[in-house]
Amino acid sequence: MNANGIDLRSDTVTRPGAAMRNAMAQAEVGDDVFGEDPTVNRLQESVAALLGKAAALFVPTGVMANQIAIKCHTQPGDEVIVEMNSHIFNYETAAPAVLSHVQLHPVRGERGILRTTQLAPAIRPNAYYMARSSLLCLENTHNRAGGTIYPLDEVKSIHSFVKAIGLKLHLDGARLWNACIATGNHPREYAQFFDSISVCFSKGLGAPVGSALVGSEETIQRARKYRKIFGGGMRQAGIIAAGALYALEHNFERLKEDHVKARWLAERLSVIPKLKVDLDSVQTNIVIVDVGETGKSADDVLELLKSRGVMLTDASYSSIRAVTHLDVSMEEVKRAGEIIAHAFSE
Ligand code: TLP
Repeated sequence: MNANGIDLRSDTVTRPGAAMRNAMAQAEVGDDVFGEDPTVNRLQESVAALLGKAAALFVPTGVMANQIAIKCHTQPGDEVIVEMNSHIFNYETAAPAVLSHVQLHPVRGERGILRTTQLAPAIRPNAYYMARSSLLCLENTHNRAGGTIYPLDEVKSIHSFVKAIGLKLHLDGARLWNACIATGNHPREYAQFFDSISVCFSKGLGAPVGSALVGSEETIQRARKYRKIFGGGMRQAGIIAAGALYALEHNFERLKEDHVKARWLAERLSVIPKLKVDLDSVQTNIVIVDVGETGKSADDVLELLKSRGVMLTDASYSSIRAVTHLDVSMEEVKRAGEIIAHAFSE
């Protein structure tokens, strides 16, 4: 609960509690541009080990992690295949064009999931007048599709396909932790198929700041240079890395509680006649609600609900999104469900 109501806008809105702040206050620090911050180094080693890769790089945001990956894996003029509703295509302010001089090739997946069979037509033939397809990016869980999970078998099959034609494979794993908790798969089982993976500590895990890019030694060496070019070389970053380490150690398992809350909310909202919820897409901590039949735009619905003490975001012109997290209790989620139900049964 925040001063304006029950905040289900995103799992990024959490605030660090006393124990996390204490870990941050106590953090041993050094200048990370010299590679001398022991807490940053410990975080990078832990995350690389968790994902079964050689190295990791701590960066301020998920966007920076994704954009450094794109920069590492492409040349100007290349084409990057992404899912139509991916974060990279929709919410990263055309950064691939600005920073890497590449164009994106969006392909529509089902609930955000691309199938191997959809990829062949998206690959450019090797002709001098065409862009070179060099990278495919997947997103797991898929935010705009409602927190959906990539089936591991599909990732494996996509990996075989793209490797046979020499493409790089990047995972936007801002919420990979949620996919792991929901399926029981270890992060390593997904990560093994990717050349790079971005992960976030500032979403469901509840840290105030921070993401990491994970990959081979060579990729991460290049990534370190681009992090500096993009202005992300931080100094005594151990203070925030300590929050991320605390989050990984203490808030990973509890993500399952967020999934239970999202499920409850989705089921409650699905019985309201004017609202539509695709219950099959509610697999983790995100609920997308189609408000097309309310006769209002998503923005108007958001205003109405905000005035009644429930804060959500839009997911498209006619849909809204609720995200459950560490700082919202089951009781608050239930209250939010009743407020929404009441608003649409008048
Ligand atoms: N997503 C935010 C908004 O930008 C939509 C949110 O509230 O969900 N990848 C994925 C899949 C994401 O959902 C996000 C953040 C990012 C990358 C970017 O992370 P940050 O905000 O740390 O740059």
